[in-house]
Amino acid sequence: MKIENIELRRVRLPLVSPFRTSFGSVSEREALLVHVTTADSEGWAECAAEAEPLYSSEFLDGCELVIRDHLAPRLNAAGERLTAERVAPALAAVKGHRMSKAALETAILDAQLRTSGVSFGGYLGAVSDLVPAGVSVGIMDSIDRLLAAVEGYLDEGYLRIKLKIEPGWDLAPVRAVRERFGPDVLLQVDANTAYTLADARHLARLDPFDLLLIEQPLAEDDMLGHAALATLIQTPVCLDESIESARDAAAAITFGACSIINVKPSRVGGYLEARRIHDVAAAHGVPVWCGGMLETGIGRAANVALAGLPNFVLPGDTSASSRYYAQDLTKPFVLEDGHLRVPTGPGIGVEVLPDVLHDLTVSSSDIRF
Ligand code: NPQ
Ligand code: MG
Repeated sequence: MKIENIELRRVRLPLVSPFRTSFGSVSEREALLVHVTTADSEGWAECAAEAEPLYSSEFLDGCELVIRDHLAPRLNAAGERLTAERVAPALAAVKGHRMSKAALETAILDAQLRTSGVSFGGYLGAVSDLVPAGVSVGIMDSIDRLLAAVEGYLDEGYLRIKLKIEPGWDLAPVRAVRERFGPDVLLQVDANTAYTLADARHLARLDPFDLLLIEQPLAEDDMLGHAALATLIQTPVCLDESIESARDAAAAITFGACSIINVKPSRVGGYLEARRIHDVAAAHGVPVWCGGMLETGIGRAANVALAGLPNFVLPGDTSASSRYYAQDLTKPFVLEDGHLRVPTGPGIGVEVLPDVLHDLTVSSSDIRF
């Protein structure tokens, strides 16, 4: 396929309520959309980085720069032979910058699949029409507020609750949610690297609450620490930030650093690498689930398709659009009995709403090929 233009568009979506994690609080989602135009098609994707490099080292201004000055020229050099499958090899010389690479590969894959009339789910190998939806619940000012939020999500039908935790907000919120909503609620926690191995005895105090998993308790590069922690606590360890590739996944599993993996296509460089992680984990009998980065409908559509693969056996952070946005960039994803429907149309299977896009755009620029 011959790319004619790559438009980079910064958008700003207000969140329905502030979302606080161990690394910070956000009240709006600033996102970078990648819009690829080819001779006979177009493709959309979003880059999952945040304005500040707090979740990972990538950040929006850096992504725009690396796409413009280092990644797009390499795609241009690939010429008409470029396909979505050839994007990663074409960009391999550039170290890291996986979220930027993922956005380019995904937009090109969308264009390619729209041309051939194949859906993301069909291409990736989804076997489910509906995927179970979980919800990620931020750190709050009080236990009462947390319980009210969790009650609201359970009433909406969410099938799994994930509590964001940090030192000082861990045992008490977990205990309160368990006591209030009972032992049958699927419950897990996410620390976003807020602890060290020295906290192992403290984290073991979560053992009685029968959590599905504890996600990324230690630093992203602390594989050894996670392996040690896994022997000291009963709660299964799940890795998010630590897993940037299928090779990382194989190492972490072999090492005993995790027994569950949160797959985020953006973090690992795209949907093709995400599928390889799914496959590696499946071969080891390790379950995976699909994480989220506060995606708009554009990124959410592709995530939901990925979550339809057979080893995505735990509910993901694939929530309804309304969890984050009063107005999404696409028709909203809505819960159907606690599930989201895998889109079946060509490519990501959703359309960007032009008026909403226009209203929420902060800036845009073109890279002509
Ligand atoms: C996680 N996501 O699993 C991430 C972290 C996260 C749904 O918990 C702006 C952009 C704010 C990306 C907040 C969920 C974010 C973000 C949290 C990602 O670790
Ligand atoms: Mg996480």
